[in-house]
Amino acid sequence: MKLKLAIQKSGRLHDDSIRLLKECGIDISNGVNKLKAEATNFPIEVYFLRDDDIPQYVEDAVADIGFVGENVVYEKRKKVTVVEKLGFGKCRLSMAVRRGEEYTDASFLNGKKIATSYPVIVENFLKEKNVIAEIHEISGSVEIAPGIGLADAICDLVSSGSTLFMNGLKEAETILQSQAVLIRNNGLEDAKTQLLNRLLFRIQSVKKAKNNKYILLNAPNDKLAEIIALLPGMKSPTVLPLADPGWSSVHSVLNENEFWDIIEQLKAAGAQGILVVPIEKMIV
Ligand code: PRT
Ligand code: ZN
Repeated sequence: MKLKLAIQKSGRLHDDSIRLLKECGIDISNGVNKLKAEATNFPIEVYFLRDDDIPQYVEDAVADIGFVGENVVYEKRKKVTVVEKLGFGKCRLSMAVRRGEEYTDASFLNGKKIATSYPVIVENFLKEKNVIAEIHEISGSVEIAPGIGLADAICDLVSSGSTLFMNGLKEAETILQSQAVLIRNNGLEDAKTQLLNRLLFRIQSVKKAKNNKYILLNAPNDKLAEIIALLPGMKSPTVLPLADPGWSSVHSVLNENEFWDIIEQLKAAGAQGILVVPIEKMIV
């Protein structure tokens, strides 16, 4: 029994999808150019597909699970379940208008033409905002539509914003925050659900490790209590005596978000020789 996973054949999500599998200890290095590849060390079979087709294949159980952008999942409206955010492929789907235009809210779009590759999401957005506008579906190069007079506004994916900028447009309103997610077929049999849970356990361990750093520091013993109080850690920090009798070595785990704040406080409290190292996997 093998779990069938669909990932993007080529494009923005391909490399990160392969990397995540690798970080989960799943090696599919051979055959990436084929339609299908098998992992040697996990019961999984990987299908390489266009991202737009992945929700349909998962709904139809041609694939059991898939890695795909949330934007595609919401646009395609297939009967699949989003199980886990994967932490890559981050972008947002936004309304954009010509730079000189004044967009205060969605009512700006009343009576206007909007070019997009996401007609379903845009239609829902307009309905929610009670706006009547014309949607022009185009499949690529949406950002040139206002410049050639095809539309007054566009709704497209944005990451750095440079594509909008280069086309004389500005981001007016974000409709959806998106990232790659793991989706599953709704009728997965028990044995496959168990395989999925094993994969999920690995993915979650990799994600947790990425958000955390391992920290080692030297502390004078008279400051130890103060320094330990600053460290959250997984349970409590490890404290080891140093050869120098007045000092100890303290080891702990810090979350990326609070990292710099805590480092500053540790230094102020007398910590020295602070080392910060990446964590590869984190099992809690
Ligand atoms: O061939 P296939 O159909 O599989 O690929 P595709 O061409 O449809 O998709 P691809 O590879 O471009 O994108 C795959 C997924 O990556 C998308 O569905 C999103 O979930 C995610 N993603 C993340 C992005 C971006 N960031 C992104 N910036 N997808 C597209 N873009 C485009 C955007 O459309 C615009 O043209 O990049 C441009 C904007 O980028 P900035 O940095 O200039 O703002
Ligand atoms: Zn696509």
